Amino acid sequence: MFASQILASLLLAPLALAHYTLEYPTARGFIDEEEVNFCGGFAQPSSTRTSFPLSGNAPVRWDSHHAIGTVGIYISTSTNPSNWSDFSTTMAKSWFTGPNGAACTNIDMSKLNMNLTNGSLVTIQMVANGGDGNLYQCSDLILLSDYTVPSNETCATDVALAANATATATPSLGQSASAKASSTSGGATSAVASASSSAAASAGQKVGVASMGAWVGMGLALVGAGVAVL
Ligand SMILES: *[C@@H]1O[C@H](CO)[C@@H](O)[C@H](O)[C@H]1NC(C)=O
Ligand SMILES: *[C@@H]1O[C@H](CO)[C@@H](O)[C@H](O)[C@H]1NC(C)=O
Ligand SMILES: *[C@@H]1O[C@H](CO)[C@@H](O)[C@H](O)[C@H]1NC(C)=O
Ligand SMILES: *[C@@H]1O[C@H](CO)[C@@H](O)[C@H](O)[C@H]1NC(C)=O
Ligand SMILES: *[C@@H]1O[C@H](CO)[C@@H](O)[C@H](O)[C@H]1NC(C)=O
Ligand SMILES: [Cu+2]
Repeated sequence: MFASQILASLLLAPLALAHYTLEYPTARGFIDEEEVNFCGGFAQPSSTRTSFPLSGNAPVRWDSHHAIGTVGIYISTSTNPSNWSDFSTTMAKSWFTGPNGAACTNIDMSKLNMNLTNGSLVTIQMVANGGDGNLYQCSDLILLSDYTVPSNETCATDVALAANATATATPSLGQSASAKASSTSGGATSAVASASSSAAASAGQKVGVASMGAWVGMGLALVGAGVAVL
């Protein structure tokens, strides 16, 4: 039993590996198991803000390790947002369904009707839910009227505009992820319980949940095989 629990922990650990990374603009940081928390667990703004165009389409690029997921991007004009009330109800990018793997979408800050001006300091917070709860990443920006993004950072294929990008469910903020499923303190049983409570909490994300279930199921199958060998 003890051996099978260790084995379960080892096999389930990959569930938590790199839910998604925000690649551009530069994220505050990435710690896999902290991604379930506000700003991915990074409470302080980056010491160096990333320049970002005040107007015109500019890219946000990420890499998701989930089959598909619901994605949205919030924006705060606070220089040190510390909770959701510091974020505007106007989203920088409304909820959409994003694909697995590398993806990008464009934001035109000047079209948000937030009175943003040259030199405005803002923070964007990306929320992605690929079936194991909300995962957060923040990036601290300075908006500049005369800034052009690096030439290799264009987003020609904006996944939010894809025909299959309609969000069928919008995650509620503050929902805790079941990344706990990977917690080494739990065995296979608690991982399953955690995954299914996440399923209940995030109604509508059936595909993500199904794939999560498949992973857990595969882990259990491997655990079974491992136990048989032991
Ligand atoms: C949110 O943070 C602000 C400071 O940024 C603070 O004034 C406010 O009390 C906080 N609200 C909650 C609900 O924690
Ligand atoms: C939308 O369709 C494209 C092309 O088939 C696919 O690559 C992508 O993963 C799909 N996105 C979603 C969110 O299902
Ligand atoms: C933008 O500025 C106008 C005029 O000062 C003001 O009425 C409006 O409330 C501001 N909007 C926001 C989102 O701050
Ligand atoms: C915009 O703000 C930046 C930084 O404060 C400044 O260097 C630049 O000259 C400003 N550009 C315009 C067009 O005002
Ligand atoms: C663009 O170039 C920078 C610097 O070399 C690199 O870090 C980044 O990953 C590149 N972006 C893309 C989309 O390839
Ligand atoms: Cu994940």
